Amino acid sequence: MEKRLTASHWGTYYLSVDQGKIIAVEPHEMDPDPSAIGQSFVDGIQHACRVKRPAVRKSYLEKGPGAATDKRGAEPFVEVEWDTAFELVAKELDRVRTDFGNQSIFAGSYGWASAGRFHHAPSQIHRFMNSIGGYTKSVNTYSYAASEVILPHVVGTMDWLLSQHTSWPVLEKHCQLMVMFGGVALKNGQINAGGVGRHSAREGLLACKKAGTRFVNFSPIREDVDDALDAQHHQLVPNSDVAIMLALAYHLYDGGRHDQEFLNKYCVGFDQFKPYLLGKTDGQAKDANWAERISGVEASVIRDLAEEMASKRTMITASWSLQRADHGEQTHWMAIVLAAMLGQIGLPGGGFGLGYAGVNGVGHQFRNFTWASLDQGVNNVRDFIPVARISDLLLNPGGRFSYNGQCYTYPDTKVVYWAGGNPFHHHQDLNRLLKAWQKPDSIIVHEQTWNALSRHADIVLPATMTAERNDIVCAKRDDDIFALKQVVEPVGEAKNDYDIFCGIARAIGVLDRFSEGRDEMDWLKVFHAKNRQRAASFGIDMPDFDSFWEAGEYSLPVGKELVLLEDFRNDPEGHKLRTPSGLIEIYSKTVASFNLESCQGHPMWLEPKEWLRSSCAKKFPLHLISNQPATRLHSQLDHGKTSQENKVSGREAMTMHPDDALERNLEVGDVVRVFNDRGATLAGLLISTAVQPGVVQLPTGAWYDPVEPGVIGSLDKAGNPNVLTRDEGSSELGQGPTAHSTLVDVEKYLGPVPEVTVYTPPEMISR
Ligand SMILES: Nc1nc2c(c(=O)[nH]1)N[C@H]1C(S)=C(S)[C@@H](COP(=O)(O)OP(=O)(O)OC[C@H]3O[C@@H](n4cnc5c(=O)[nH]c(N)nc54)[C@H](O)[C@@H]3O)O[C@H]1N2
Ligand SMILES: Nc1nc2c(c(=O)[nH]1)N[C@H]1C(S)=C(S)[C@@H](COP(=O)(O)OP(=O)(O)OC[C@H]3O[C@@H](n4cnc5c(=O)[nH]c(N)nc54)[C@H](O)[C@@H]3O)O[C@H]1N2
Ligand SMILES: [Mo]
Repeated sequence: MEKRLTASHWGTYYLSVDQGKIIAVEPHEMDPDPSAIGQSFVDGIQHACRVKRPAVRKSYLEKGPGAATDKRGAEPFVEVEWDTAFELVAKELDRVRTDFGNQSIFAGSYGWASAGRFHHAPSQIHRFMNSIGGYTKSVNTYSYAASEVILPHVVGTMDWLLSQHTSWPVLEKHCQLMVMFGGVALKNGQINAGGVGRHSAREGLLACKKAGTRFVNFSPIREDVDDALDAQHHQLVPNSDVAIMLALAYHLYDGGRHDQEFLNKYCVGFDQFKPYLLGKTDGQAKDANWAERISGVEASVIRDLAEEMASKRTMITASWSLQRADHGEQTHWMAIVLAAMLGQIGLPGGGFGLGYAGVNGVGHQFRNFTWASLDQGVNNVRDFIPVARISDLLLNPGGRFSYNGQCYTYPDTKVVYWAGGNPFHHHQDLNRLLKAWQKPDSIIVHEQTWNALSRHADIVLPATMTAERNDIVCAKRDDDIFALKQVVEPVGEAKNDYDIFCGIARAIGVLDRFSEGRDEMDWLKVFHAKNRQRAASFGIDMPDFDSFWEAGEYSLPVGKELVLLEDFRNDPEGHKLRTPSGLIEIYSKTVASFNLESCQGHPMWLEPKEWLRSSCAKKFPLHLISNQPATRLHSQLDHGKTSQENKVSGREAMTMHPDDALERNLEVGDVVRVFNDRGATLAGLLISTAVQPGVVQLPTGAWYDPVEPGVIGSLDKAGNPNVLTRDEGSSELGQGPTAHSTLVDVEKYLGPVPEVTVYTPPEMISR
């Protein structure tokens, strides 16, 4: 029996292999807090639900592009030879780019794919599409689109901010009070995009606790903060954070406890914001009594907290979830304004933090060193969509949309091509997506499993998983980098995305442009050479490729402790921010000039369309929190054991407060129907006081499994919350996803309970 290294977005492990079968998983010894998600490798990699051969939807194979698109998701597939598949894809891409232009190919292909710098499917697909003239892309992320668009107007790009967040050891030494909105959920810190050497968030938080940091959290779910931190927990009406932050700001100002000097020296626009805060513009002071009416948080709690914040070194943290909501732009902007009024931005242990423990990297003390990735070439197509506008794109060709102060047009999409992401996982309002999904002539995907995405495609090309190929794994800026040698043979006839694209590129006649004549190992050597060169520029001598490959891993010397915006604080002239003023913009002239109702010149309280205080709460009285799942990454490895062992009554668990359960006569283990006007899904019930009354928690990631495949509005059997969520942009500015502004109701499911069938492949006609 052999043990071999593998690595993933949730950590680094050894796989034990016996006669080609994976039989055990052990975490890497360097990891102090390994994630249990890795155990899903035992059954997840060589699972029956893997796509084994190229497959084409029956009508599509018989009649070609555009055939019976309303049968997507319902028809059997026919297995074909790889060469047939390459020819089919090449012919269709050629037809569409010749007859309609490359903008008719949508290959935004958003998604996390797998860890591994070379076999990163989105990089591969974008490089390939660029080698045939380009594609319509998507911009921003589902994670924090609203903030990605607003924050460059306020302080700087999200990526830049996240790369210099104050590190845990600094918080341990200096932070006296951590005021958290949306918690710091360690379930989320299991993950880091690109890979994890050491999970450091738990250690970091526990060290703060030991050193005396006090934690206060505003969240609908108590478990967003680990019990060991002994945080003071405040429930709030979901989506009301901005009102609480405004009231904290009001009482800082009212008590003369704000830092006027900081506002004068480092910020612009407090004078435009102040009249709103004090109620001079709208007759409503944003005081604690006002905030109590909105958020349900007692006014005295807010007033006392404002005083305490001003008297201590205070870190204000906001989770990314806050901005995946209606008017999500306001939340992080207001958190920054509140921190600016406290005047501790740039001081160790003070200021603000966005997404601590949201992923392992935030607060991790890494060196700002970016590892090599695949060159994607140049995209000749200018068209794009804000990432969460995928259904709008397909439903409204030629339609107009507003984004970051400008107007754009949706192109007419003929081909949708996806590799490394799963819109049937990530997108909101899946019934609307299903309708949109009928529009294009062709849907082509590379997938590892027969999940909802591959089931709803025309051409499915089987892709390998990480353990089936050689790669270099490291998060963009982590200090640990791993050499991954192939552990097992690919399942069936699965190929690497790279080799799939090489096959199609050859059929189109662009192989050299795409591959530059290199194979997998050649590319890894190119990456390593770049990494070595970069390391050298930091004065670090990395081993040569052969030594690295032989050793299997390498760690950079530990980076220096970071304090967010310390340079700016020490020297605002020398370290100007990349905002128009070079300073923190409490009021943004640029944003104000866009004249948008949904995002104005300074942060403000804007009521969400769908929340517990809106009229639709009469019909759907529960706020749905479809947060990130503890037992997997999104939809990945939902079929694996760590995820499956936590299902309740055969489907995803939904958690509800005992009072809400009692009112509906529900018991633990009941199969419940969760529903609203957009759709319905079945979940297995858990009951807990960790979830506040009026809120239900149904994590994302269960594979969409309709009772009637292909039928819009069909009941989902597996517990996918995205049949319920709203598909509307956060505002005309950011157009971010707003899953966290969704209302539902819940009832006991009385019919015969349908079995979940999505983990066995669909009907297949052999070639
Ligand atoms: N309701 C609700 N919805 C949400 C969210 C929420 O909070 N609530 N959160 C959103 C957020 S923040 C995000 S980031 C998205 C995540 O959405 P996604 O990133 O799209 O979700 P994943 O399940 O990680 O999808 C990755 C897909 O790529 C496939 N894959 C993995 N490796 C490879 C590979 O090497 N090659 C190929 N070809 N395929 C591969 C996997 O099988 C899987 O289907 O979801 C969003 N959706
Ligand atoms: N295990 C695991 N970890 C993950 C992921 C995963 O799929 N699995 N996905 C990763 C990805 S892609 C991302 S983007 C990050 C996302 O990180 P987050 O955005 O932080 O993730 P969520 O789990 O959606 O939300 C965290 C908590 O916010 C709270 N919350 C929701 N709405 C509100 C609100 O209006 N106000 C307040 N105060 N609290 C609210 C909920 O109680 C929820 O549990 O997680 C990453 N980490
Ligand atoms: Mo995300």
